[in-house]
This record gives sequence, C-alpha cells and structure tokens, in this order.
Amino acid sequence: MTEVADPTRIITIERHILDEQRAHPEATGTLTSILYDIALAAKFIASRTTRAGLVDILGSTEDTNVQGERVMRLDRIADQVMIRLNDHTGRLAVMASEEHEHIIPIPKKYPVGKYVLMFDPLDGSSNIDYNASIGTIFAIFRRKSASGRGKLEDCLQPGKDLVVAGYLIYGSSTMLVYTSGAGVHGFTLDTQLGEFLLSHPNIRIPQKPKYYSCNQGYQANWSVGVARYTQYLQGLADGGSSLSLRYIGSLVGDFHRNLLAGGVYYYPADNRDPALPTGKLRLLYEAAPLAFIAHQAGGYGSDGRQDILNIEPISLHQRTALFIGHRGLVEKAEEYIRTYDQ
Ligand code: P6P
Repeated sequence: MTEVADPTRIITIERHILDEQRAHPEATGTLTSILYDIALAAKFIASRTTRAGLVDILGSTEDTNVQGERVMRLDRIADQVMIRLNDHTGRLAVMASEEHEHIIPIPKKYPVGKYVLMFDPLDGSSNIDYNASIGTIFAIFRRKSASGRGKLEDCLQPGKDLVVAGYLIYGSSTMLVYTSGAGVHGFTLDTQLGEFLLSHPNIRIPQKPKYYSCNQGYQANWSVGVARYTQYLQGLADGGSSLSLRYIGSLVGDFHRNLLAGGVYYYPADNRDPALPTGKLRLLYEAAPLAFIAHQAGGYGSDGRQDILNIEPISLHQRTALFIGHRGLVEKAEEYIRTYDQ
C-alpha cells in the first residue's frame, strides 16, 4: 500500500510565501511570483543538469565570460533560462548576471516593475563534467531609480538592502533555499509532482560546527592571519578543535553543507593571482545573497574585516574575500586577520 502524503502537510513555495505574506499585509504577491518564476527556471535547469551526461551539453563553449572563465554550455542554458523566464513579467526593472558584462535591460516591448534580479546562473560550473553539486544563486532588491528602465545604480546596492536572497542546488536532489528576512527555508523538488515542497523549514546553522571548507592548495598564498586561522580550525593552534575539511570547489555545495551541518567556508584574498587581489568571489550575486541567508540562519558573512552586508558595491562584478557560515568561526577569522595582518 503506497503511503499517501498527508495533503495538509504538502507545503509548496506558493503556500509557504502566502502564509508568510499574511504576516506582511503590505506584500503585493509580486515577490511570490518572482520566486515562482525562479523555481520554474530551476526545474528547467535541473532537468538539463541531471541529463548533462546524456545530451551533448557538457564541455565548454568557445566563449569566455566577463570573469575570463570558459562558459560551459550549461552555463549558457542556465543564464538564458533565468533571463527568458523573467524578462517579460513586468515584475523587474533590470537584471544582471555573472555571464553578462553589463546590466540586462528589460526589452522595450515588455513593462518594467519595481524589483531587481541578479544571479550567478550556474555557480561551480567547472564541476559539471564531474557530476558534483552545482547551483544558481540569486539576489532580489527593490529598484532605487524612480521609474523607467532600470539602471546600473539599481544593481549597485549593499546586501543589507536585499529583499530576498536564495540559491538552487542541483545535487542528489534539487533544492531551493531562500530567505525574505523571516528565516531561511528549504524546498526539495518532488520530481513526480514537479513541485518544490517545504522540506527544511527555519534552517539554523548548528551551534557545534563540523566542517571547514577552503582550497588549501593555495595556502602558500594566504596571509599569516588566514594561515594561522586554518591551523586553529585544524586544532593545531590556540586551542582550536579540529574540524573535518570538506571542499568540492562549488560555493553552493560547500555553503549548503555548512548551513545544514555547521561549519565555515572561506575563499580569502590571496597573492596568487594579481587579478584577484581582494578574493575570487563576486559580491553582488554570490557573497551578499549567501551572507543574507547565513545571517538569517544565525550565522555571518564577512570579507575578513567587515560584514559583507555593509559593503557598498562600486561595480557589477566586484570581487571580495569571503568567510561565511558559523558566526563564531567567522568572527574568529576576523580576529586572526586583525591580529596578524596589517
Ligand atoms: P577554486 C567556482 O568557480 C567558484 O566561484 C566557487 O563556486 C567555488 O567555491 C570556487 O570558485 C572554487 O575556486 O580556486 O578553489 O577552484
């Protein structure tokens, strides 16, 4: 006898947000619709990532993106799906994507709305060929300009002004994790229903951390403070307790593990590459949305010296160092950097 799910316990994204909206009467439902548009894009991207090995979409295109990184075919697909499912709805004033050097204006034939959507369409794409978890990261702000087509100024906003932040993780299952400032909630895609169902309500980062995530292959290029911090995490210095190292080279995968199991991810500035003086990760559509989520789950995101959410962006693809996850461990990183680095 197959077990029938209790219909009163099936909470879709829409029902969850409508329940939340009841707590915010001023909400117009537009954000619900934007999240639904993103969830639909995610279903499409998930359908392509889980079949990547079967369809000739592995491997790189001939293009490179603004970061000088080779664009994997799935990057292109994810980017186009996010744009096409959001450019005509009348909910957005402007978009921005890791894959596009400049802002993505809403086509003139479509109306504009009051929100701004920025995203990394497929983060960790270098893992596509090796079947490791990859993800989509998104950030939603209210527009700052009064009217008309959105502008660059609408995109250059600090993380503390985020309205919604979230990510998709395409792994053993497909999950959507988001916050609108009232806690962090995770939804798992039920492929039979074709719906994201609430599976992880009110996610909180565990008080007792288990993991640390960093690319220790670059340790020789780190500052003294970061190197000493790493020894602390390994239980080799200053009475630190040794944590397990887990790093898959996919920010969403590493962040998600630390969010659920407890831990810290860091990609510090290093002197390995003069192009990355302040770190590799992007502020607007990677570090800031994940820092909003971490903060809402009881954690913290820092560039090693300040709260990521307070950084005023000056350019669309601005990079930053990132220490994110368990609040105590991130604050410990700031302490080491304050103590040992000028
Ligand atoms: P490295 C992927 O390119 C990414 O932006 C993050 O997803 C990931 O954490 C990091 O870079 C991996 O970088 O230098 O360790 O390969």
